Amino acid sequence: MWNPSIERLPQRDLEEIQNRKLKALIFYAYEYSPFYRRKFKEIGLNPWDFDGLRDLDRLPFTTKQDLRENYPFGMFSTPLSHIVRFHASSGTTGKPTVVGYTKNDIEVWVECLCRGLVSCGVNSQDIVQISYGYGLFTGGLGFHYAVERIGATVIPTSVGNTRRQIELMRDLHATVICCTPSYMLYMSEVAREMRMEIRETKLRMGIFGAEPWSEETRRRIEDKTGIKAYDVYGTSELGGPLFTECVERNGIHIWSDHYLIEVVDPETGERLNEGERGELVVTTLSKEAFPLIRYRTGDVTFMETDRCACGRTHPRIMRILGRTDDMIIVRGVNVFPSQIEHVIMQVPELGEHYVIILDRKPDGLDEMTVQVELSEKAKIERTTDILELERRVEGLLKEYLNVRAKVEVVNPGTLQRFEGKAKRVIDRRKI
Ligand code: DLL
Repeated sequence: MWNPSIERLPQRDLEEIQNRKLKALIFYAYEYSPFYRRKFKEIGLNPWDFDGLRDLDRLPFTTKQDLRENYPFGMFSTPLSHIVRFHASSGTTGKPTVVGYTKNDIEVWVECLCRGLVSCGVNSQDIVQISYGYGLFTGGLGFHYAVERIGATVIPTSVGNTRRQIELMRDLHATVICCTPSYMLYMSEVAREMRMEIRETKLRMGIFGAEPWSEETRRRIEDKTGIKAYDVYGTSELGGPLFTECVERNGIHIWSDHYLIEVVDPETGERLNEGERGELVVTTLSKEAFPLIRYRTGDVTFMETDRCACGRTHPRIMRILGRTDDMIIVRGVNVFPSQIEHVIMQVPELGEHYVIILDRKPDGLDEMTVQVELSEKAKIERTTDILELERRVEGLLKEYLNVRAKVEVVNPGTLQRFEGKAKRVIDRRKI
């Protein structure tokens, strides 16, 4: 373990730390954040009366909208002179959200990711290729600092120039790769075009995240490349890539001495029980520049707190299904793209690349079309066989998810590839 005394700390002691830090955070936010002071005043919350974890429900939520409205510096709690770095989220609509870090914030970020990397088996002997984007996106630099801290070697390739990435992976003997799962799939295709197989390189594991992916995709990546695939989660508002699975691969450990998590009903905001699926809400317990109180991540998951077989006591969140705002509602059925992915990837004749297109028909009804590539290996040429395959996949989607979707199987290599976060849904209903 990277920090065994903390990673194995009994849950009661962790709660005590959380309680103490939460009380301190409320004073800190009241004193230094004009935004939170205003919010607390609005609801009549006096830091002196705040009783830590027991009073958690009294605290207001913070939303992405709050961050946008307070762009660029309205959420900061330290003078700009204390900020050592900015990052910005990729924000699909409107203004980006800008986040800042003090020296200590970067330290906490590095500490969290080091714990995660070591928990899934990265060590100082590893050569780690970082194929997350460097720059305003937190992926590249986030991993960079943590990998160096562990004492492993970094190959800072960032995204793009895929052929060169693969040559470097081979020539510099990379043992670990960090990138989005969709980029890993693309890399394995490009490697084949180069008459190379990833499994012939020294690569042994990959740490994939920044976008939703399914268990089936994990299996596909592992089958195609011969490496072990681990999940990593984080958001720029909370820090960047922060939390990973451990070798047990039974959820992502959230380092609860620095982050307090809850799962709430996205509609009512009510706290849900362990094991119940809802929106992940996070309170930062150590951040200085940009503390967040009950931040609604928009990510849908559920939580487990029982002790993990790895010996770590910190709670785990299970694979993120998607974002509340990415949830597709077609004819009254709610479905996440990752659930569609899970179903189509169980069909051996299909490849890994897919896109979901939403249309509104003239009669006002919504229609969902799933375009998915045929697998390179599938030996189907007859149109009737393709049609039969399409009907079969439509049947599976109906059976597992209760969604009615039109399935169109297209030739391998025809759908768009992604180097960073994949865009899986094209919503033409609003056009
Ligand atoms: O994506 C930070 C990151 C970098 C995480 C590298 C992992 C690896 P943002 O650009 O702010 O930050 O996007 C955060 O991406 O709210 C989720 O919706 C999604 N996301 C991140 N990791 C996962 C994951 C980075 N493992 C948003 N599974 C989050 C599913 C993920 N979704």
